[in-house]
Amino acid sequence: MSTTNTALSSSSSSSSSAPSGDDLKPILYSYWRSSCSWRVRIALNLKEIPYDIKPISLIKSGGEQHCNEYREVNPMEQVPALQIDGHTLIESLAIMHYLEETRPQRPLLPQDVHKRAKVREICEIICSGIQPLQNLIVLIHVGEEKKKEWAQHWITRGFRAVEKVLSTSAGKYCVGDEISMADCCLVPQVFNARRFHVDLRPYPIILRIDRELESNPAFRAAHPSNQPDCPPELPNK
Ligand SMILES: N[C@@H](CCC(=O)N[C@@H](CS)C(=O)NCC(=O)O)C(=O)O
Repeated sequence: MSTTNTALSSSSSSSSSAPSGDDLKPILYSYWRSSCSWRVRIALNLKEIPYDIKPISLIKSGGEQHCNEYREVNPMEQVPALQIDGHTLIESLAIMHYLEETRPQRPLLPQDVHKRAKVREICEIICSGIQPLQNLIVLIHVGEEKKKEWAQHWITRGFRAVEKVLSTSAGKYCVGDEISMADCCLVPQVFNARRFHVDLRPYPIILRIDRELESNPAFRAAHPSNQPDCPPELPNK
């Protein structure tokens, strides 16, 4: 069953060349706490693209991502996946680039080539150098006893690099004063870092940018606590 994302739908844009209408609305396979789904939710919200959410529980019955039906959608058995324009897309970065190329309103990449490279650099550190190492399937393999220390190690190592890059690239946001894909990747990763009780004090720029984006409506609407599949009983929502 899919659930309409209503958080931003009242502000949906009609200036896009994107297909519109309920029947053509993109469907995002998402899990409330998944940082990779969250990246795409932010990008969709920033670009004011209305979409429906199809929740995939990563924990129910051993993980719905592993069931045969979902494996047809995403052979990597991960979220997110996005059905859009008659295609099924997987991989959050590839999805964000598709959105950027097909819906250029509210760009998520700067015009300047050097700044674009910086955005991609930060995205890669997070998407290749941090998140995959603390992903659920890896933590299950590492084991309950060691998983917190393991996650802390890789997030700390990656955040050291991100903070260093930000020291020359950041303005109000990760790269200059415009929100970019790098910010879409950073904010969910900070949430993960807090989940694993990483000491974030050595990363003042990361913390400042995270605070700056906290109240942005597109980021707020994409937050795990505002997802239809977020458990109601969750503390610290
Ligand atoms: N490179 C992929 C990674 C996707 C990914 O790792 N998704 C996680 C949630 S953030 C997942 O589905 N994990 C399921 C598992 O580990 O079994 C992307 O960026 O979309």
